[in-house]
Amino acid sequence: MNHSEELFSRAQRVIPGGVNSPVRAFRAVGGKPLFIERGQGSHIWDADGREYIDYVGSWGPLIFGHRPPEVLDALRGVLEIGTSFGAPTAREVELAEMICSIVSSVEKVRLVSSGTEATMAAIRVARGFTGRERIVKFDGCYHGHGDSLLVKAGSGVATLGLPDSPGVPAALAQLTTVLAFNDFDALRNERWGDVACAIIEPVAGNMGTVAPEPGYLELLREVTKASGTILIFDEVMTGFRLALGGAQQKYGIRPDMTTMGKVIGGGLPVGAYGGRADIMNQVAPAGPIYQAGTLSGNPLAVSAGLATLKRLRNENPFGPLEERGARLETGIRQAIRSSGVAAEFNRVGSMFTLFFTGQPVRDFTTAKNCDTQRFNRFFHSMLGQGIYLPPSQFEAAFISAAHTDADIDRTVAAVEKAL
Ligand code: HOZ
Repeated sequence: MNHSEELFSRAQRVIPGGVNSPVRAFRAVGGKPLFIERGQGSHIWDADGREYIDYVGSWGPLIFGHRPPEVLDALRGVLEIGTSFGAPTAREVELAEMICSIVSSVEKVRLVSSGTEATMAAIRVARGFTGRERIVKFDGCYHGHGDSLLVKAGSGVATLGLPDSPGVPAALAQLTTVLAFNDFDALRNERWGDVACAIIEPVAGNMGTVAPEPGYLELLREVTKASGTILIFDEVMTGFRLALGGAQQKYGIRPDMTTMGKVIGGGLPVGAYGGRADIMNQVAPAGPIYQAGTLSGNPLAVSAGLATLKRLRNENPFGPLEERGARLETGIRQAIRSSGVAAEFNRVGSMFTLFFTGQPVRDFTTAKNCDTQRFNRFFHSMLGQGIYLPPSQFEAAFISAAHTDADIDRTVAAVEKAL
């Protein structure tokens, strides 16, 4: 047994399935998960000392790769003063000001500790604000594991092929209506009058990467506005990644509320939800809608997030990220053509997925048509060649600003062999 295998067998005795988040377990792709020992820039090393180019990036937060110096410096600074006070601190104000100045639709913001917390709170606020109970989500989109949102969800639920999770009360699930992603008619035909909010990943990442078709987000904005339904963009994955101001900046749509996570924590646990001031003013203690958190806004997480956002604002790495993404895309498309394998490459900026299917992937139905056995063989071939991809056909991979052209070219060469 190697070290990863030893650790996994110990883990299985004390942790359900041996992991603290399901997709990590490699159940869908087969084999045993790698235990990771350390990371630097775009590379990680497993417990057996093997090195990989990392396209998981902690599932999105690490836009500057592992151990960026400004985050390490910020964290060292906090260690000198204390890691949590459960009282307001100046840094939280600075982070909130920075988020509001970058994301123009966010006039007020509340910090929490994870994306799941952010989406749970956002739909409570939308329900409280509108006085309506029904919500709309989109097939294959994943918004964390809150009860109301764990219906036809992507990510680990899709990876494991689970029907909707036991433990979610049927009465609650009935309040969630699911529409197909990119289905224009479904938006036109929905009865929006009693819908509190529509929550969507503006670029889906949790069924693999799927872009909104031209006009789709615009139509969603139009129908929700006309009916007084709160439009929530879940930008946990896309925020501060597809553009400084996230997908809403890229596509020019102004949602009423936004949920954030991943990049705003710089690799530490941070989430946030925010939006129109009239809506956010309903959150306690300004208003009656309750939400709280012991470690919300804690100095370690906030400092890592601040350091990351400052660097993003100063360096504006989105041009280079797009260039690297395009380099990868050109190489992989060429490899697909030469191999004759039925595969589709979806990419939006630094998010990408190689789907094993002969037809365009535009929603969860077309994503689920993929040959997952073929994906699994591909995944293991890539892993064997030192390329660490998400262990699921239904997860986006991430390019960071630390990936070099040499990393990308090595990846393309590995894809050529793997196909
Ligand atoms: N839900 C996360 C990605 N979509 C995966 C979280 C994890 O396993 O760390």
